[in-house]
Amino acid sequence: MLSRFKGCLVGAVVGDCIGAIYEGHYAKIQTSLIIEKLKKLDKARENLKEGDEKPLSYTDDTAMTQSVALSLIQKGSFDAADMAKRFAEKFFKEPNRGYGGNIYKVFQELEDIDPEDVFKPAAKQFNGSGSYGNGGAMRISPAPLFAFNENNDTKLQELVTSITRLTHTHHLAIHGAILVAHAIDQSLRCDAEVDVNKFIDDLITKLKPLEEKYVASSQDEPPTKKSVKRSLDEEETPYCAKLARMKEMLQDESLQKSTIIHDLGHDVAAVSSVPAAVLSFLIATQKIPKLKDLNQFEQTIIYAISLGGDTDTIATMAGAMAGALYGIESIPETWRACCESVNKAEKMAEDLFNLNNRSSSS
Ligand code: R7I
Ligand code: MG
Ligand code: MG
Ligand code: MG
Repeated sequence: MLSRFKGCLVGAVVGDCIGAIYEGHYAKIQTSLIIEKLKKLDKARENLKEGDEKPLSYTDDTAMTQSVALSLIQKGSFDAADMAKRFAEKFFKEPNRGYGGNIYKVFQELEDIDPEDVFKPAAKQFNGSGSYGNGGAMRISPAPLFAFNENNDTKLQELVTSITRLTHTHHLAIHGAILVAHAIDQSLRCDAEVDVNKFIDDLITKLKPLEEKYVASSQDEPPTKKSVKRSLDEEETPYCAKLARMKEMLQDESLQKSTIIHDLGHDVAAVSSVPAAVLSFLIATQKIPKLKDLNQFEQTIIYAISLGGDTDTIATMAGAMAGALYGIESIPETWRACCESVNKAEKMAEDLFNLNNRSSSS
């Protein structure tokens, strides 16, 4: 299990660092081009000396993940004011890590806020609707590790909701983060042979009550029924609709990337990037013929990036799921050597692992 914890956090880092090379290429990217590019890392690694800057830098996805992990580790429980402070401090130290376009407003307000008010700035975003960006989902990997031994879906959802609401209060941002957390949690508990239909059904079972509860409580007009086929984004329960669509996609031998991009999305909205990450992870469990010379962790990352769009974030989320399944050994040495802060991620995974063992033996 320690190898899976490490695989999860290191998988997230390498997904972010490698995905960042392509962030914002809004067309699908040929996998052969990505593989060629990654081969050049071998050369870079040979020339790497101790203390050298790593060839690939991490982005906001990893910066915020580190804050989530360190706060949970050092506080031993969720401490809203501590985590918020870490987010803001890290941002002001290195604002050029590719943060989302509006999140700086939250950090600005968090800088000198009363600890009791730490959830308020996020709730003001976008005229009070809150951000639906994927910034909550992209950083959530430490949460399922922290809560692993408790093995309680409701508690995991509460933890994820609290962590997400520090910056993102829109229900789609929160549900997206919960979906990533459950996918990681299920991966940690899965055998190597994943039953993809069961994996998806389990996710739907967990997400459905949340999406339905939101629909019931929402004052919004229900989406208007159009005569043309509606986009899955307009479904009342969009995550469940996309999960159901994924089951069809995984059966489709002639599945096109353009169909995935059209039906699931690949941009900075949580609802149009989390599903692409889950699908990339699940496709690689079945092995991708074109990538058959690579291991399944590598296949996951390369497939996720090949969808284009928000590549660092889709790859970091898919990488966390894949690392949680295949373990740290599946992550190529070269990738680990070339990506910034892999050692930190490994150490945090170890600390989270030890926290679990301490609380279960007490
Ligand atoms: O969600 P967030 O942290 O951004 C994360 C993304 C990842 O791809 C990172 O790798 C990084 O590149 O950015 O940051 P936010 O600024 O909260 O949300 C991201 C973007 O989503 C915003 O800048 C908006 O363009 C869009 N967005 C919205 N647009 C209209 N109305 C989010 N919420 C809304 C909304 O309610
Ligand atoms: Mg980023
Ligand atoms: Mg960006
Ligand atoms: Mg991104």
